[in-house]
Amino acid sequence: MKYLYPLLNAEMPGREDVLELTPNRASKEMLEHLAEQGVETFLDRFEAQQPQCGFGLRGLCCRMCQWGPCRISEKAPRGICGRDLNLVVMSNIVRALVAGLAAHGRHAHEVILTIIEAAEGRANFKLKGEQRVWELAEKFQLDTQGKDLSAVAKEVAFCLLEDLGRMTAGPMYMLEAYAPQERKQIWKRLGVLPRSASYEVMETLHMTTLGGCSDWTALAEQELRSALAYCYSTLFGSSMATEILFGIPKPKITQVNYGVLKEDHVNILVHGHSPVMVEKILEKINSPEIQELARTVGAKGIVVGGMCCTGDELLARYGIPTVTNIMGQELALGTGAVDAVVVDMQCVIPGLKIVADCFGTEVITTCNSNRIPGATHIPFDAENPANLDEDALKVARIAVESFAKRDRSKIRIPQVTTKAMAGWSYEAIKDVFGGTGEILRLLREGTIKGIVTVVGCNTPKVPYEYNHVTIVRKLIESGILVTTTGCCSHALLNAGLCAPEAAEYASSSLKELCQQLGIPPVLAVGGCVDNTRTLRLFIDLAEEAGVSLADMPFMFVGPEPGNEKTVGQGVSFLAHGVSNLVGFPAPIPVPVPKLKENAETHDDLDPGINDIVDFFGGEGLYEKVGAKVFTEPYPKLAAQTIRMHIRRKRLALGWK
Ligand code: BF8
Repeated sequence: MKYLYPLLNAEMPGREDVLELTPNRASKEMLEHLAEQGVETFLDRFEAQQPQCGFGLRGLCCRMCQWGPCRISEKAPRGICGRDLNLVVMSNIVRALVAGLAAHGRHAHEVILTIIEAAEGRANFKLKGEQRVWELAEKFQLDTQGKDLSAVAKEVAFCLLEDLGRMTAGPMYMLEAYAPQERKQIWKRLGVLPRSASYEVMETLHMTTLGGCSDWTALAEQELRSALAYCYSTLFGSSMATEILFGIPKPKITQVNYGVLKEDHVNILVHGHSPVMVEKILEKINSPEIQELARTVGAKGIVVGGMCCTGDELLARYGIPTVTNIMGQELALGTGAVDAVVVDMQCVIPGLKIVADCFGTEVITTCNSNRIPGATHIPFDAENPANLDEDALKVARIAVESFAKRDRSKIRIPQVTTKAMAGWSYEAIKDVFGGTGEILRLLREGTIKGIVTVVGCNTPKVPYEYNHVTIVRKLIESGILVTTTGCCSHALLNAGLCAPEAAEYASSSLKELCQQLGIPPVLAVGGCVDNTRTLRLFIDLAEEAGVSLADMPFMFVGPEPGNEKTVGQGVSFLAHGVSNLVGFPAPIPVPVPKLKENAETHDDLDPGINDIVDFFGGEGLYEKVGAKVFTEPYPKLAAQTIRMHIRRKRLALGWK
């Protein structure tokens, strides 16, 4: 590894490490190709940023007012206002969490508003998730007597909106409906039951501003409160509202990876998170008019490929092939084969447009929150959907017409396609195993040793996708069933681990089980908001076992943490009693043991612990919710830590 960061007990990879270790042959080929072409990518910018600021890496930089910036050090242990290390670090963490909460909240808002517009006949969508509408209406105890689907869906949507925006004390509909009883009691005792997404964002920013809260433990409580708002309004809200609109996914087999792009076809990539407008665009792309247009411009057909969570959504529902994740977005455009990339919200990096301009790719933005200079902007406004059909058709037309304009001399498509099975909704997982009781039986007898959800982004701080794939291979080898979402799922899909044939790599008992059921040992459940599908499964299994969630052999793993959105994901699972493992140190001062002054032996160490590390990784949080955070940047060691955690849980339950 090229960049050594002793302060973090970690190293970061240089270009050679990435090229050597990245598991997808197609990514390696594209990284080399773009370097040869002199096209700038994240790797170049990562190099240019070295060495990264040690204060920032450890969360010790305070920028919450204009007296600073202040940096906490031995020489200056307090900021100008008097904030100490604990306050600065915890404020930074909780602010990152609510930034992620705002992002998922905006996503949820768009989808929920679309339900209302569809129910009132203003948005041209037929509600496909009838089952979920009635389920939620019953859970929310709505009076449905004599009401039709649209009327009930609208009432459900207003409840979800209230969970997003409630300003007064009161229970959240989703939390009341789906959180386990034992957890509700714990959260009540801790005083961390939230009001709503919007309220907790406001309160967190309020608490952490200059002259706000001086008690880091109160901020730690606000972290839990915000995570619960995040979980039950923005994650459950987005995931279930999307199911109401577009239906509950079922497993299907498809092909993924860069090789799905075809030189003689129009290639359109869809990217971002909100599945609403893209659904219409897809409908238009499949229309006879646009298919004919493709032939007119000289293409043999149209390929639609997915990136990031929009890609995950379409893969889950329709088996639309995915290509790559956040750190692959530049590489996908570097194939020179992409005629247009249609982006909605979040995880669309500015570097995308730099590469698009090198290859003449049309960039179309569809969300007013995510503008890109120089892109064609055709926005979707959920509250004014009258032009949606017309605009979606416009997007499809522009994308297809770009085929004729592109420079064909620069095309380089890595010939790698991978089989995958995706679409593992909560219902689909339960069905394939024969119900929660059966999954629990398999867990108890040890056919499945544990269930671990391995999720999240990429980071240039570890070799691209190496941690995701290495950890998951080791887990399935040990008989641990894996669920996955987000950018991690793209790494695992492209590595072939989500195909039924990947059962070969699993422990003998897990292999036999997967082969018998015809399923892979790694279940791609959807986009990041669909982590709720795994969480629901965890909740059900703990209830079926009659024990606390904290006692179950489960874990939440983020091998390549990147986006602020992942902070809330991790803390949501922690609040439920599910421990986390993160694959790169969070911006927290990592304890680095050193010899005490005047030490007489080498054992006379100062462990370098601080309150925040102790809270997350020691006893503080564990005492409150029964879960903690493990950190391990080396994937084989990380897998070992996870296995040990699962084993300890099994032993405590008396399961072999
Ligand atoms: O919500 S995994 S980089 S794509 S944030 Fe973004 Fe992270 Fe990817 Fe989806 Ni999730």
